[in-house]
Amino acid sequence: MAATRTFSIIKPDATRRNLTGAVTKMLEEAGLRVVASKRIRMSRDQAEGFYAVHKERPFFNDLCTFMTSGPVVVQVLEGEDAVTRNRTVMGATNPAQADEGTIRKAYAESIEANSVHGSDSDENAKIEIDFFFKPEEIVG
Ligand code: IDP
Ligand code: MG
Repeated sequence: MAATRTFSIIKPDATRRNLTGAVTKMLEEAGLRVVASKRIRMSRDQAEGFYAVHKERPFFNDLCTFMTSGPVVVQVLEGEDAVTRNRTVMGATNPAQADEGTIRKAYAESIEANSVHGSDSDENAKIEIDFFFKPEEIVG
């Protein structure tokens, strides 16, 4: 099967605790390869645009405040069945429900400050990659 791509964010709770390397190591050990990466401070506009699908949810405003509260690391990950592979190693949204061996079980602080984002479909992966990266920034 051919390699596919997904989009990942190491969230502010993880960068604050200096876990960029630890999280990336778990992604790599899960069979994903970082083919693009940059550390940025998201603007409010970027956070609201990125999470537009959640804009009617009660947690939307707090989520955008959290995502702009510190640096994040946005990454493109490549691997076999990358979207599913990443979702599996991330673990459940709520860390109380995350399986052993997942990033959120190991590191998430709460359902909001849950250390990582990962695309939920190939279609959204493409949209999310295009939101943060130019084609020439991705080197596979
Ligand atoms: P996902 O990140 O596992 O795909 P989504 O449902 O897409 O989960 O939610 C996006 C993000 O919004 C979550 O990762 C988390 O940071 C935040 N979030 C989701 N549900 C809640 C909630 O019930 N309370 C607070 N924040 C939430
Ligand atoms: Mg999601």
